[in-house]
Formats: sequence, C-alpha cells, structure tokens
Amino acid sequence: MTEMTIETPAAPLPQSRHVATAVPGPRSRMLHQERVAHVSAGFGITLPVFIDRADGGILQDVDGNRFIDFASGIAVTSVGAANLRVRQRVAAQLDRFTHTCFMVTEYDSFTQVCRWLNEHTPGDFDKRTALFSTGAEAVENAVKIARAATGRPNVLVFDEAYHGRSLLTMAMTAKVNPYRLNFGPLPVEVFRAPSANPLRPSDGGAPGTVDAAAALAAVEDMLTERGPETFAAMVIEPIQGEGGFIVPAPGFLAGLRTIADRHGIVLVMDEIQAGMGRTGTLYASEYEGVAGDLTLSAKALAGGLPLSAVTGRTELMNAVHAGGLGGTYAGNPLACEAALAVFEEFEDGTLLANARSIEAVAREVLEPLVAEIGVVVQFRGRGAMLALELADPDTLKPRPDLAQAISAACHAEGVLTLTCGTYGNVIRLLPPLVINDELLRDGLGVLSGVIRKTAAAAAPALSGS
Ligand code: PLZ
Repeated sequence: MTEMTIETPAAPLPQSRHVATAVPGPRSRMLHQERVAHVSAGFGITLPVFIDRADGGILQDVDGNRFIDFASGIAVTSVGAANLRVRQRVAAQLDRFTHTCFMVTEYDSFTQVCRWLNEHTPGDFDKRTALFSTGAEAVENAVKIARAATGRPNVLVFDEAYHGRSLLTMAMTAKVNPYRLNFGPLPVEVFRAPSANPLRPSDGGAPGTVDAAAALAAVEDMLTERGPETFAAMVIEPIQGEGGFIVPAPGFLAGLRTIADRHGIVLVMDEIQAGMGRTGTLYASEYEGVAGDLTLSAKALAGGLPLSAVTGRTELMNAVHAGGLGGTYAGNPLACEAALAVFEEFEDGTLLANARSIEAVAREVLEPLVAEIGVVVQFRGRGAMLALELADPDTLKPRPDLAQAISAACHAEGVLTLTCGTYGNVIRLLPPLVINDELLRDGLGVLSGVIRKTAAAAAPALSGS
C-alpha cells in the first residue's frame, strides 16, 4: 500500500478574478457529463463548474478560472472556505478522533459550542443549546421542543418562508416548485400567515403601503380563526432568505413577539441564513431588538462543516424527556472544533465591521441603479446579505428572465451570483465576510455593467438610455 500524504497547497490562492476558458471550461464539462451519469437528476445546479480550490473571496475551478464568490456556498463560508483557524482546529481534531456520537460518550467541544451560543444569541435569559447537523434538523427540533413544552400541535409560518427540505420543513417552506412539488402529502399542522413584505404587501395593497400593524392584525386574525391555544410555535426568519431577502416592515418582529407572549406561543427565530454575523450583527434579530424564545443557527456556524443549533430558554430546552433529542452525527467533533474557530474569528469584531462595510460599498455601486434603470425596482438587505429585485417598474410584474440572464452573464465574466425569491426575480449577494475591497468592487462593477447591458437589450425604453 502506498503511503498517503496530505498535500497543502504551497502558494496562496490569488485573490483576483480570472476567466481562462469559456464558462464552464472543458474539464468542468467533462466532469459534469460524468456527474449526470452517476448523480440523481433531483439535484439542480447554479453554475456547472467543478471547484479545485477556494479561499478568501475566490473560487478556482478545474480549468483555472477564478470566480469572485458572491455566494459563500449559500451563506456558509463567511470566514472563507479555507480559513486557517478552521483548518488548524479541524486538523488537530482529526488526529485525535473523528466521531464518538455525543449520545454514547462525551467530548468538551460540544459543551463549549453550546456555552458560546447561550452567551451570544439574543435574549437576556438562562439558556441551553442542542446541536444537530443541518438547518432543517434545527427547525424540526425547534418544533419538537416547542410541542413538548406547550403540549400543542400547530405551527405558524409566513408567506415567502424557507425552512428546509425535510418533510416537516418543506411544509413550512412557502414555495411549491421546486421544494414541495410531488413530495406530499404534507403535515397538516402547518398554517401560513401573511408576512410584512414592504415591496409586495400580502393584502395586495400598493407597494410601500404595508405597515407592520396591518400585517400583525392579519396574523392575529389567522390565530383567532385556528385557535391560538392550538399553536406551539411561530417560526420566522428575521430577514427572509430564499424567499427574496425580504426585510420585514419595521415593528413586525416586535409585534410577533407581543402576539407570541399573549398566547403562550414559542417564538422561533430562524437565523440560519441571516445569523452568524452575516448582516453586521451576530444575529439579524438584534436590529429589531427582538429575541426569539428559540434561536436557530446553522450554515456559517461551523465555517463549512455541517453543524446546526437550537438555543433557547432553559425551561423550553429542558422540557424534553432525556433521550428525546439526538442524532448519530449531532454536534460532530470536527464540526464543533470548526465552530470554535469561527467564534475566535468573530472575537475582535472585524468580521462584523466587514459585513457593514460590504453593505456600504455595495450600496454605493448598486443603489443608483434603482433610479437609473426602471426594471431594478429595489436594492435591499443588511450587511453582506443584499439583493436587487427585477420587475416591471409600473406593474411590478416579476422579471425572472432578466434575473437569470444577468446572473448567467456574471457567471460568464467570472462572478458567482445567486438568484432567489418566490418569483426567481431577485439577484442576491452573499460574499464571504473576508472578501477584500478590490475583489468586492471588481465583482460589483461586473454586476452593474451586466445589469445595464441586459436591461438596455431587453427593454430600451425602461433602461433610461
Ligand atoms: N432555514 C432560513 O436559509 C437553507 C437552501 C438551499 P439546511 N437555505 C438554503 C437549498 O436549496 O436546499 C435554510 C435557510 C433557512 C433553514 C434552512 C435549511 O438549512 O442546512 O439546508 O437544511
């Protein structure tokens, strides 16, 4: 048997955009053909290039193309995809052991991750944490905990929500295609209330007319009709992610807090996409001064390793019978070490400041497009969770065709953008918080150039040119 050695790349990955071939290049095309021959067709793909290395703000593919990363693996690699602290801690743990199963024998890193989350999640009350692996698992377990604590069955969720792909969480997710199509029947205990989307009010009112009070009255009506005493939990994203990077009307989250308190409903803050520093505060709900009874963390929590958490009031977290929570890989030791490295990265406040300066730079480059180009109807978001919505400026009819065309053109020029939204007409930016200023400006420059070109080609009258 030949001896294996771990080769660490000697040279740092250049932090510059470089388009060496057509995108995707020949090697990626070949690998993609092989993928199709072996991988279930059920997985979609945003950009079919195969990644060889990633670090900082760059993804390098097998053809030598270097893409500016405006995706972070969907808000995961906030500290970079090859963060030194993460690599060192995980490597040291690899040498000790990879797994014991926390339900079989214990290890201290699990406790330390829970301790940090108890201390840093919103809410000035005594807390406990439970660790799992994926975001959907955190959501499912929050519902289990809320049911065990309240003895009630029902769950309230909102328009435009995304909470996962497992059977319960896909029922909690609003969008049918691709998430729910063909996968029913769905659990019947999930009810959906209007959200407070400032651009597209659920009540069909004119844009900008939504106020939190009206949306909250609709939530109360919904609860009254179904019986508030049947609801265990109310689950909300402080900024809705997959649904379109929607920042709810001010006061909406605080109003939900009041309603939850009035009816003894557990308020679950799904911070899986918006949390862990993404928006410039550790948790996005801090902007509204609202604390969930349970707060969910995942994605960026462990710098790319699978780890998720439910953190919340001790009386809720401890209402579950011993043995009621768990999972073979829940709080895997490699993932826990990675999370401890991520916490160290957040310690001096630089990453949070980076998120805020990413917003400032992106606002400077992208916000003028709203006035300049009719179909860019809104620039929104917080910190490094930002989006542009494409729609007809008069009717607000969504233009997913333009969002797709713009995104594809960015990909061809070496900038990895993602789309989102109920209508697929939103371009979202989720750069790693460690992206340098030059790369950020280069990527934003490509995006704004592409938007101008695409809008002008699609509808000269609307582009203002
Ligand atoms: N809650 C708020 O954003 C995951 C989904 C990608 P998992 N969002 C990315 C896809 O198409 O599958 C997400 C989220 C919020 C829960 C989840 C679910 O987290 O780790 O994907 O299970």
